[in-house]
Amino acid sequence: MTQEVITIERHILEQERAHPEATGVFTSLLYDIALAAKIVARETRRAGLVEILGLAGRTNVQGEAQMKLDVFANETLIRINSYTGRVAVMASEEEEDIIRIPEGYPTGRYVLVFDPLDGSSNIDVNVSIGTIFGIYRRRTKEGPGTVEDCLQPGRNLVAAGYVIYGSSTMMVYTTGNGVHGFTLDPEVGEFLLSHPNIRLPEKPKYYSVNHGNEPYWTEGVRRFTRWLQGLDEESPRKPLSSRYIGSLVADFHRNLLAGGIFYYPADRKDPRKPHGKLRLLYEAIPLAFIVEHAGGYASDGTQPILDITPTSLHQRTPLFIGNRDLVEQAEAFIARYDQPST
Ligand code: AHM
Ligand code: MG
Repeated sequence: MTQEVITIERHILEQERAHPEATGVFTSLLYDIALAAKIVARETRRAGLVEILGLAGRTNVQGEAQMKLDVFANETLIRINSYTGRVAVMASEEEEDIIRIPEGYPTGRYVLVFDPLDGSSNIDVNVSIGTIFGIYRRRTKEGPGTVEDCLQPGRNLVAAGYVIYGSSTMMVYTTGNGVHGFTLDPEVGEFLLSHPNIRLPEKPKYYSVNHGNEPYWTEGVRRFTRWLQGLDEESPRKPLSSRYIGSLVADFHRNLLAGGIFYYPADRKDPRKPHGKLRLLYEAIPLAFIVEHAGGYASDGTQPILDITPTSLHQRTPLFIGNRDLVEQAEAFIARYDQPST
């Protein structure tokens, strides 16, 4: 039996046809992101060869060292989306301010938020890295897009996705109608549907957290972790295995396919970072949208990530994401041990 080959372009088009009001702009925007992903994938593959590894000599707005590939990925996404007339404004983890459409070019009705290359500290040790993105409709009616267009809760997303640059390059996205994964055929240069309708397996396999931070965890997070390890008397009978890469897209992708929970809780390690490490707008919200459409759940420990309205572009949040029952269990431990009873 021969199997049908479905390219990402055809897939997005078919999804859009389900909406009679659609104009094709959205399809093109997603396809532009896939194009950017292909360019970044090419550069990632060549990273070790052409000496583009190492620091670019400046730090990003979070005060972290920025590697050259981050700059490249950031600029690629901006260049591809600035001149198409599909986007009103963008926001990137690597840019302090919103990214406006250059003067003289039309603004569109979509808002693109992205982390161009997450996990960049892993580049020079050949560990998987990724791009994360979310797409909103603009809120303002006309003119240049604004910060308010970017600061929307995840419930308003029209699409979200990520690209993982691993042993192969994959793009996973959802428009709210199933989560679908595509693998890049490097010879053909196309993303081909390889993982239709991804659902979190009911039986989770892994928990993923940076155990090095344990001394700084709250009591609730510590007890929740013991529960996952089978050390709490109310633990599920079989303890989960631990897996942690330290590259959010890779950790998330593995747990999405195998089942489990990833968490980066608030900790007391750095008083400047009381809300954990991950960014609400570029990391937590898009992945929360994906996980919910795959049957899972994401929380900041007390509330659904998708219900939070960001108040600033680079806001951080604790993140618990994966199988719904595990994330709800984390919330229960936090409510019991970390929140002063009133
Ligand atoms: P980055 O945006 O600077 O690349 O940092 C985010 C990364 C995530 O990919 C990952 O989940 C996390 O940092 C790992 O942090 P840690 O090394 O503290 O465990
Ligand atoms: Mg990041």
